[in-house]
Amino acid sequence: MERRDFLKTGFWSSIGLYLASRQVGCAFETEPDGLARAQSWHKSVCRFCGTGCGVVVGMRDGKIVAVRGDELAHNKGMMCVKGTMLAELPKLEGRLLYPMIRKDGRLQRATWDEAMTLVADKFRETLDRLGPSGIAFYGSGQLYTQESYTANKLFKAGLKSNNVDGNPRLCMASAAFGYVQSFGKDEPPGCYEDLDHAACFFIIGANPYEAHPVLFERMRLRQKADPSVKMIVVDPRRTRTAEYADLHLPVLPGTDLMLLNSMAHVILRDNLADLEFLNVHCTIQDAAGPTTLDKMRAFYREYTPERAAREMGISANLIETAAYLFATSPATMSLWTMGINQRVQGVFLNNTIITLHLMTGQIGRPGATPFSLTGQGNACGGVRDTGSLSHALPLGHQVANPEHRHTVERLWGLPPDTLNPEPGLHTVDLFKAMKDGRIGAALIMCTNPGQTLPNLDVYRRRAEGCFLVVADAVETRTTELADVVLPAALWLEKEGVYGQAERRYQLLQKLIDPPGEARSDLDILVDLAKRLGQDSLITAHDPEAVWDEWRQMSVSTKYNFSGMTYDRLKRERGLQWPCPTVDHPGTRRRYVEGDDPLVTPGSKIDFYGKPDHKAVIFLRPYEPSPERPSETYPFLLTTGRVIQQWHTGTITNRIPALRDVTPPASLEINPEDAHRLGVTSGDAVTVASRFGTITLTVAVSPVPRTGVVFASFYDADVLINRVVADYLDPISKQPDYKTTAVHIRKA
Ligand SMILES: Nc1nc2c(c(=O)[nH]1)N[C@H]1C(S)=C(S)[C@@H](COP(=O)(O)OP(=O)(O)OC[C@H]3O[C@@H](n4cnc5c(=O)[nH]c(N)nc54)[C@H](O)[C@@H]3O)O[C@H]1N2
Ligand SMILES: Nc1nc2c(c(=O)[nH]1)N[C@H]1C(S)=C(S)[C@@H](COP(=O)(O)OP(=O)(O)OC[C@H]3O[C@@H](n4cnc5c(=O)[nH]c(N)nc54)[C@H](O)[C@@H]3O)O[C@H]1N2
Ligand code: SF4
Ligand SMILES: [Mo]
Repeated sequence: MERRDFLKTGFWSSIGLYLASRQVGCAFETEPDGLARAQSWHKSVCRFCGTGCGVVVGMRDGKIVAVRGDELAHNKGMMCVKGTMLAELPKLEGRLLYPMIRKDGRLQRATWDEAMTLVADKFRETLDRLGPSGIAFYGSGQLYTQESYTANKLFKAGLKSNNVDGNPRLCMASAAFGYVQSFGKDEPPGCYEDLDHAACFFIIGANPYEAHPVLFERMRLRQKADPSVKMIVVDPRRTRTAEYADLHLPVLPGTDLMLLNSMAHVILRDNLADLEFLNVHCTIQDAAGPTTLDKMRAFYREYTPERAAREMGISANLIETAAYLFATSPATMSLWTMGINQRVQGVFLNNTIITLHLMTGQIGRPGATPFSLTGQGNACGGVRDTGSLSHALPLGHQVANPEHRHTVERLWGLPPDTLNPEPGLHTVDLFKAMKDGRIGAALIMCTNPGQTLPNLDVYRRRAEGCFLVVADAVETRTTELADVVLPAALWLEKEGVYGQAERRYQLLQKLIDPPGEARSDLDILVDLAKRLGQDSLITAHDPEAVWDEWRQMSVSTKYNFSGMTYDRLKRERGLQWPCPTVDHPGTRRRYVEGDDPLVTPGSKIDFYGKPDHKAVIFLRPYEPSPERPSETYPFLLTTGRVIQQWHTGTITNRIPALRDVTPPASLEINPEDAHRLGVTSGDAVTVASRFGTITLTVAVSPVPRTGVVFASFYDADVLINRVVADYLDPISKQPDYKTTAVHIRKA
């Protein structure tokens, strides 16, 4: 059967979308007989989600003819439906082929020299007029590490502007702050292999069936191998993930901290905590600072299951059962994503999931770990590790910390006190500043904020004279706002490193040329650096040279990956840091003796990110979400993903086979609610919040619980984010895309 026909059968969705699993066969041809005709095979990585699946690419006569899952990579040959479409990327419809400059209101073809001269002139003029705080770079967890690293260095070290942020702010910021607060260091301590050992999966605010399908398949294989393995899913929707759960907690959006604190209540009340682990490896802190075990008991005493259940709209025994399973299982692995991070209490939620693991000693053993799933392929390696956010500097350093600045100045070979001490603007403030005219020139690369920012009606606006440059592979809701559009090379049309959730760095080598005049983002940045007189700073011009500079920088830090030479990355299926020497195998479990080379010998578990080598149990009080159902806005809108599409669909919705099988972007609404509103599938409804209004089609579905409606944000013609609230977590500054109160009327 042809792949396209196979997709249309819908069979793939009933088998867990394992179109590409080992059982079903995982090879895809882009030409008849591509598999058989391929002359050479090259290992690479999927460009989509943070799972970072290894793939093997078949080439013939300089063209990609087939892609299959890599049996030797961590995904063991599996791919999801998006991965199987990778071979379509070189044929993508509507690629941008040459630079464009806006003249008389219209984007018109220009040469690279004209475009880049204009860009450099505008950045120079803005620097003269507004100083370094008037320019900005807005990047992406989909850029290669070399690209994010170079942009960050150019802007922060060269142009002295800390206005470097990117879409990981919308995605991972709460997780990153959570890890730093609790362990002193960012990035998950565990690894994917833990999925093969866990006896209890605690999945909260994540829908891995659709968003991390290959990892979810691994959980299912674990369940099949051992039927005693339990799966708990906390999600206001009965998602496809929840269908496989032993226990589904359909909480009201925004109430999870109540749940977690109440689970801690049960664990302490019934003596399920591992107090020995806690005493040896942890300290306890509340808002006022270090505190005692007694204070901790008193804090959680307030969170009775009965009280929590009322707030969350579920029954109290679900909370009791979840707490028992979590604490008493031989190995519990928590997995979470945007239902936790995109929340006003996102950092507190991250702290508290970690707290549950610390309190019960469910950490540092195979299968026992708190593991935040990463969204984009290179949010971890490219953005978090390189410090390409406005408050951060490379390798876990912070702009606001003078010692950290001095360290980074030394590592970059800058004179002391040359880095700008003022943290830059985080994403939402950055776009606010573009609207107010405080930003005069900005470069946006590899992201589509014109569709993905919250409260879009506000942040799509720009002040007169705010000059916007956008590098993308195709036309988008952001390129339509730009003054200059630069055509970017995609995936294997360029080379670079991706770093995913288990601290694994993997190389993607260039295999084909970009179409037309498209260039890699690295080439664009190097060109800009030259034109802005920064060539003595940006001396590494190709991916390997940048990698070597970056690798050398890590030697003296707790990220040490200096053993990951380019040569090794070419040969091996990625490596996990810390990896301090060229013969080190990489680290699966961090902070664990025998695995992690940075652990103090004899300590078994060593939370070395903190000066006292102890992780912190934070006591975090629950506060209700600012958006609650009311008489005027009786429903809670939550937003998220569908398996067939990648974010704004700029790539996946241009692939006919995927477009054909994606349901139209619609408002999912529970049958009971639909009945009350007098609407049925296919009806147009107007959804209004305090922020905006949009009209879209209804899909009646048992998936969302009553009172909750859901929409995906992939469709460029249905800009759901015009309705979505822009409340931020006060610590991580990550927006809460998951809870907006709305009212719904038949249109
Ligand atoms: N197919 C596909 N996969 C992707 C992506 C994609 O665009 N398409 N994007 C990638 C990226 S960048 C990311 S960040 C990840 C995101 O991965 P996920 O976070 O798993 O995906 P989402 O659909 O955003 O949200 C997950 C779930 O959170 C639930 N939720 C909403 N509010 C709450 C709440 O208050 N509490 C709880 N407990 N749950 C809540 C939603 O109902 C939803 O099912 O996916 C990655 N993978
Ligand atoms: N309502 C709602 N909104 C959300 C979310 C949500 O859950 N709900 N989630 C948020 C999250 S977690 C995320 S991560 C963001 C994602 O938001 P975005 O990053 O804005 O979405 P993408 O569609 O991934 O945009 C990537 C762009 O880069 C282009 N591109 C691809 N490869 C390259 C390349 O190599 N170089 C260049 N220059 N361009 C390239 C693509 O064509 C595409 O236009 O959305 C956020 N917005
Ligand atoms: S699970 Fe993620 S990385 Fe793996 S094939 Fe699918 S989209 Fe690509
Ligand atoms: Mo994301």
